[in-house]
Amino acid sequence: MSQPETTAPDRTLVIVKPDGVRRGLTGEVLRRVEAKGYRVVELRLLTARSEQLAAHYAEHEGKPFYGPLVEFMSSGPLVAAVVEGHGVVQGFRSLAGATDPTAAAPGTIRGDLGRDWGLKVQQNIVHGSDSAASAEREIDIWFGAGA
Ligand code: D4T
Repeated sequence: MSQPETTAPDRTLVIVKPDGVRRGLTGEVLRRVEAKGYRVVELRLLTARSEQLAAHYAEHEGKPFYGPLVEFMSSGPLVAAVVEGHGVVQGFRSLAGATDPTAAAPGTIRGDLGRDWGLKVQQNIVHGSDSAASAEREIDIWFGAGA
């Protein structure tokens, strides 16, 4: 009898933000993703267009850090990746650590590699989708037909 088929893997959208690319941390982030056992299935180095950032960060529009966030995310190239694996949405959030790099636990990307630079927006090296629905929406923004 053949083995039962496993369920399809999950997908998430990972971004190495402009601070991570500027600091030469792209390889280190992708190394941690791969070392965990996840698979990078799409990868792009690009400079974000304002429409992409408006769509990606729509939930934060109107918040005090929104303007600085969009400016920061446009400040240089970023690396966008689609990463695949069972449980990858939550799993990458665990690898990334807390949003505030000062509070992020050692062992996480933000805890090991990030810090507070005293700016109006946290420069916290990576983004990871927060749910399967967000992942599909965000993958479309960065890899879809209009990207
Ligand atoms: P992203 O979306 O970039 O992966 O980060 P998080 O999921 O961890 O955090 P978020 O969406 O709540 O925030 C987006 C982005 O804004 C910065 N930020 C956030 C900030 O500078 N000050 C704040 O108070 C918050 C909430 C950090 C990440």
